[in-house]
Amino acid sequence: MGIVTPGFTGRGRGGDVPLPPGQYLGKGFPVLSVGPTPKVPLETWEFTITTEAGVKHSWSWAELRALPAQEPTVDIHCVTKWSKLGTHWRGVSLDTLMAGVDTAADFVLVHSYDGYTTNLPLEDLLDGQAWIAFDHDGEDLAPEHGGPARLLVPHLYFWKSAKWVYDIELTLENEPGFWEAAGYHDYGDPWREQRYQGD
Ligand SMILES: Nc1nc2c(c(=O)[nH]1)N[C@H]1C(S)=C(S)[C@@H](COP(=O)(O)O)O[C@H]1N2
Ligand SMILES: [Mo]
Repeated sequence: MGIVTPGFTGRGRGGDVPLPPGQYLGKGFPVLSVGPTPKVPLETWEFTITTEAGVKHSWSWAELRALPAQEPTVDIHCVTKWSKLGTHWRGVSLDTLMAGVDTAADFVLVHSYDGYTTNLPLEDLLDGQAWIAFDHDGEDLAPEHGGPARLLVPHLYFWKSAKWVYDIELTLENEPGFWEAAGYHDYGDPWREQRYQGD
C-alpha cells in the first residue's frame, strides 16, 4: 500500500522538496542508537501488547510473519534534522495487531530489547499510521536499524520509531519515555517542529 506524502506540493522535487521546517535531505541511512545493538534470536524473539489490566497478547516471530503485511512507502524525519523521502518498508499494521485487544488506554509506552522506551498517544498507532516493520527496501531489516523488527511511526520524529521493539504497554496515564524524559518533546510532530519540551 502507498501513503500519500504529506505536504507534497506537486511542483516536483527539483529544489522544491516538501520537508518539515528545519530538516534537510540526508544521504544514506544514518544509524542512531543510544547503546549497542541487542542480539535477539528469532527462536526466542517475541512481541507483546500488554493492556492496562495486565492482559498480555504475544506473537512469536512465526506468528507475526503469518499475519497479513503491508508495504508502506513513507517519509521519515529525524530530530537531528535529516529526512529521507519515500522509504520502503514491509510490516504488520498496528491496526491488525490491536484488533483483538480490549483496552480503555489513551497512551502507550513502547519498550525495546535494548531497554529503550518511547511514549505516544494510542491513536497515533492506529488508522494506518504505524507498523511493526521487519523489511526495509526489500531486505530483512538490518540489526543496526532495529532488526528483526521495529516500530515505524513515520508521521512523528523518528525517535518514536522504536528499534528492536519488544512490548507495547497500554497506559491510562501518559508516561515519558527515554528521550521524552530527557527534554525532548512529548509528541514530536515534525511539521510543527516539536523537537524539545516547550516547542
Ligand atoms: N530501541 C531503540 N530505538 C530507537 C533508538 C534507540 O537508541 N534504541 N534511537 C531512536 C532515534 S533517536 C532515532 S533517530 C531512530 C534512528 O533509527 P535508525 O538508526 O534506523 O536511523 O531510532 C530511534 N529508535
Ligand atoms: Mo533521533
